[in-house]
Amino acid sequence: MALKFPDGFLWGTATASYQIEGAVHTDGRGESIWDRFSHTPGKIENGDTGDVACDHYHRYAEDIRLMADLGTPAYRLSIAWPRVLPAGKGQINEAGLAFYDRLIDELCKAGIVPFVTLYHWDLPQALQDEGGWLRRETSDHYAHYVDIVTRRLGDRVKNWITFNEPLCIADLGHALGVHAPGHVDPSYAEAAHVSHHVNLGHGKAVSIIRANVPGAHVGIVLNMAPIHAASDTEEDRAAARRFDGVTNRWYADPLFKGEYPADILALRGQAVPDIQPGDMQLIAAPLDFLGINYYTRSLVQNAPDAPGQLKLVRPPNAEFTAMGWEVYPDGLRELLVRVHRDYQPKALYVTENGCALPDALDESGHVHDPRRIAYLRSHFAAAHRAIREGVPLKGYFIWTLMDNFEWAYGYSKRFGIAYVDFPSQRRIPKDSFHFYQGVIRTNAVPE
Ligand code: IFM
Repeated sequence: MALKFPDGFLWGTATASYQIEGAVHTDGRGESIWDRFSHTPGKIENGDTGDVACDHYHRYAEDIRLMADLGTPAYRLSIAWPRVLPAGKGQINEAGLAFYDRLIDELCKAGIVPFVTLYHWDLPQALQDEGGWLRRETSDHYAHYVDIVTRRLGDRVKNWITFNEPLCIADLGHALGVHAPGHVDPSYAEAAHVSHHVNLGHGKAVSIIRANVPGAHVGIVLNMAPIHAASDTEEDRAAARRFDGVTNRWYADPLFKGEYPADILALRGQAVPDIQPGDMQLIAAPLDFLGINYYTRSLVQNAPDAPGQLKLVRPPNAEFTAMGWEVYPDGLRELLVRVHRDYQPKALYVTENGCALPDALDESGHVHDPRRIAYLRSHFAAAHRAIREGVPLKGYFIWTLMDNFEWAYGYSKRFGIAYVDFPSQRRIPKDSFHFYQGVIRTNAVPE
């Protein structure tokens, strides 16, 4: 029996500006922190950069034809702030805005509903030079940028996402240093300030979007995961709760409860945000939806000598993707049910889900990716179970339309349902593309 999804369920694909656009020096675009970081020797596998990526800046019409062929009713994209404001503030770059005009017009012509992420990590380098997200003022510059973009595109774009994955901005960029701007700070003090300033930017953006866009749907995207204890001991369960606090609750509680989790504030000691009067009310402005990016769960063990006094362990006998992430479909159901129970967002979307695999073209020029089909099928089924359990899940965007620049891994990880032959820039639909076509056409997942 096929698993039928609710009428109007919104299937889509997701991408992000730096991962696909290329054209980093074209039409007045300014430098972003990812340009700087990717050009820093040793930061990215194989020395890859997003300079060309999928050349989507020039090939967007072809890419939208690909989406139309897939039959997706929706598409999640992001805007590159340094295309719009090359220095992050001040002079507007009309050519950059005009690109997004063309892109949105083309999507509308194809009948594809855009979901626009305003910040998917490409901060203008000029703002980083002034301190970036470590400075409270950056949230004001962000709000100004949001005002410009939403005034320009708000007649056609109704679904707005303020930020993608604040956890990655804070922790990967400002504690572990594996993402731009590459700061290493084991105390997590920088990350705490950054996450608060990102939250402030989010809060400021919500009211600006509502003022500029009649009928706006405003949300944010969090990467969350179910956190499981590696054993039933009290120590492991406490470690799992701590990890849930620093990865899930630290980001969701301020947005939906107007406070940072007390246990984590206590745990972090001095490494906590500087909260000014009114901040938490602003941050907790009501939202229309929450987007969840789900890839795997975390299995946590107490480890007194490790950072945070815990470590992540690999479950035995599990299947792993090319990222080394466990394939754990029921975690999506568990997470959606938990988020619905604990935070009650008005609506939920899966804004990213997918897997990297070592895909290759065969002699006949095809890509057979049965493991990706199995991955998608099992995660769609988990989402279906969540809906049956009462979760208001309204849509599902798979990561990603086509292979692209996977951050610190460069082009070595292929997440796409279309294969990109980077030298020729040819897009070649994989078997999973055709599988997804069937899901979308029937609004159902074959069992
Ligand atoms: O490629 C990223 C995306 O930019 C953000 N979420 C996770 C994806 C896979 O790592």
